[in-house]
Amino acid sequence: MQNELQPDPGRFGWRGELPALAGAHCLARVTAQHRAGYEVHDGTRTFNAQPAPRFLKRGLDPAERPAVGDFVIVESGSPPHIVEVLPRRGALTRAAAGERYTRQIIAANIDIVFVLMGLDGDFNPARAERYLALTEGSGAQPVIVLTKLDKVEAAHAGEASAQLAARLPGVPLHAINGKDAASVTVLDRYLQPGITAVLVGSSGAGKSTLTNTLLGESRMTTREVRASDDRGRHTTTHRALLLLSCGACLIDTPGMRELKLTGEEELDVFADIDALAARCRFTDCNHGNEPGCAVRAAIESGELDAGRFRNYLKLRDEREAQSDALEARLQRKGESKALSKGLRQLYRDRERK
Ligand SMILES: Nc1nc2c(ncn2[C@@H]2O[C@H](COP(=O)(O)OP(=O)(O)O)[C@@H](O)[C@H]2O)c(=O)[nH]1
Ligand SMILES: [Mg+2]
Ligand SMILES: [Zn+2]
Repeated sequence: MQNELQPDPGRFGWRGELPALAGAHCLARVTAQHRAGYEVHDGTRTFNAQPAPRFLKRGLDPAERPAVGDFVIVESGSPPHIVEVLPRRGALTRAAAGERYTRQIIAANIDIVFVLMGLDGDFNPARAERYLALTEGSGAQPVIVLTKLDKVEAAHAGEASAQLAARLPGVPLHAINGKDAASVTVLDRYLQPGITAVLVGSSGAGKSTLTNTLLGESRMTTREVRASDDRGRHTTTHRALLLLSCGACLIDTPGMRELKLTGEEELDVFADIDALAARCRFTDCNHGNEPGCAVRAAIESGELDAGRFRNYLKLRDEREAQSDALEARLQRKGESKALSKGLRQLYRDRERK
């Protein structure tokens, strides 16, 4: 079938030498995750595989389980089992919703993160900054893609692009009509053979539409956006990795309602604000009413966008809180590890007696 992943592992994004494998083992890439298990591709065919029991252990950090984009070792059998996740060269990660701190892999081993945002009611610079912060540390390059260019006035599109470019200095930005094959060719430069790109953005932003246009066929289900708020319903129920005819891999994701920071972000996206703050008269300046505040001066002169500064404060607080939660989780894990080790020693001592 056209667009199917090809036998050459290089074609589904594998880099370097093949690992040494036992007879019943093969290298595969996770292409989708369903409630009932995984779908993997071994370079020749796509098939279902179950995670080895150790991946199902309670209390395991979800980030340690196989995720879409992972290279895995699969043991043949009925059903085949994923027995090992090979070291990731990077991953796009978020903190999962819920009371306890857990991390969730959105996509592993990626090179490009396309952040999609509609030029309609979906447009939200603060959300784009959040995505950029999450992309840091993923090992991937972010690219902003504004969709639905055909639905808005050219002047509006120009203004929105300029506003976003000012808030995200240095990040490539493109405005497209995701339904039009000619329009999406501006993204070709990123989609080199062996490259893996992931599409993120709100539900309804046009991720599946862009996927289908890049594929040249309707593979992902898309759905009409609710007219009231331009938000789509969640139609993409699982992440899916597909091979494009250009040789790049593309991962479509479902819209994620909550995108909490993991606490590991450097917030490089706001490095210019940190540089400004370094010029404040007081080193502990809160950028409130202190005299000689370089940040407030920059806001007043129009050099720094006030909304961007507010979002910086918000994301910085969230990063701090999440970083504390992460620390606490690691400590708890360390303790429980020490405890189980102690128990094992106790049993061994008993057996000897
Ligand atoms: N006019 C126009 N409609 C688009 C564009 N991109 C997506 N849509 C429409 O927006 C709706 C949601 O798109 P979909 O791809 O399902 O969004 P997803 O949730 O991000 O996968 C669908 O009705 C698409 O046809 C675009 O660039 N232009
Ligand atoms: Mg979709
Ligand atoms: Zn200040």
